[in-house]
Amino acid sequence: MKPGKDRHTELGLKEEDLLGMYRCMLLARFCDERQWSLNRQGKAPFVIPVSGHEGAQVGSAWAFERGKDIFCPYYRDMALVLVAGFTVYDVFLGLFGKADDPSSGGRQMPAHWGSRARNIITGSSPISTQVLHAAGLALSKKIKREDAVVGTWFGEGGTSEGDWHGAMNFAGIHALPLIFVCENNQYAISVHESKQVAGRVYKRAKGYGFPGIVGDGNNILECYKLTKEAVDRARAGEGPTLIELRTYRYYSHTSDDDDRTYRPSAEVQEWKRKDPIPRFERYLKSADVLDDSVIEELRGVTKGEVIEAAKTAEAADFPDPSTAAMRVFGDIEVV
Ligand SMILES: Cc1ncc(C[n+]2csc(CCOP(=O)(O)OP(=O)(O)O)c2C)c(N)n1
Ligand SMILES: [Mg+2]
Repeated sequence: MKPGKDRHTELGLKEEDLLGMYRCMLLARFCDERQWSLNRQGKAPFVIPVSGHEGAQVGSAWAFERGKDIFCPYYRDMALVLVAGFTVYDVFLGLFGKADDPSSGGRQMPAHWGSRARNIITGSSPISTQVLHAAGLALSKKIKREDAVVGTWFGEGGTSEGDWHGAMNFAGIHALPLIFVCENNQYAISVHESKQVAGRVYKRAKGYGFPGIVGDGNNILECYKLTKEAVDRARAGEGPTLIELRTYRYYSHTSDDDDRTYRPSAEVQEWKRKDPIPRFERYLKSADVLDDSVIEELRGVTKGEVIEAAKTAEAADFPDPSTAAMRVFGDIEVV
């Protein structure tokens, strides 16, 4: 894709879209920095980092219609849920397991995103189970003739699961309004892609009878373009698409992992040079949307906002122990 300065206009994106996308990327990156240091201080028990994936997540999520379409994310999708309507305060409430955590009121592990109000379907830890849920939902939308497209996100490791193949097969057979987005960061914890996928992820779609495409996951506008075209096709009744977005994670798999045991630091450094955030900033400057001083100001304000939200969430109430089984066994109160 050519990085012409009017690229966003050609894609139907307005300046306010670009600013919204940029804000979500920055929020995710600064939340990640904060949650990682809170973990190292012993204040946050478990962190699943997003850094590096912001372009893939924000670019693909921006192609869906909030309030109408359905999101079935996986644990790494913090930037995605920020697009779908989570606030940074919500993110930290979940991290600390507080009573007002929108995902589960502190019952789930952190990063198991869910919110009925924002059309985000809660997932569980076994990888790719959300992909099967997405296929069922897409079938229900089709049967009810509702104008909604379902998106589901997962890593390349998730594409080895039977659930993933079952969902792909079902989506192809029923021409479901379903977009499969693979955030291929080349590692499933310590297992390299070459030990996980023979061939290419996107090519697997062909075997299920629908298009598979691949793009640069660190180029947010390309991620948006590929996903928007797929969402438009799905909305027009033309069925599913598999989109593989190639990217990299900058931290370890989780706060309980040490990536230095399996990733060469030269490789990490190489991918840091392709960081999706400075790359988008270069585009925003070339398109005369922002200049260096505004970028610096926005970065400062956003970081401050994240630090404040983290402090407020840390001081929020834990769930009352007498409510421990609420929404776990019966008494379902949906928020
Ligand atoms: C069915 C199942 N097997 C194994 C695990 C343990 N596990 C958690 S995350 C993960 C790696 C997934 O890698 P990938 O799908 O590439 O996503 P990434 O974390 O790289 O974004 C594994 C093996 C699990 N949660 N569920
Ligand atoms: Mg992976």
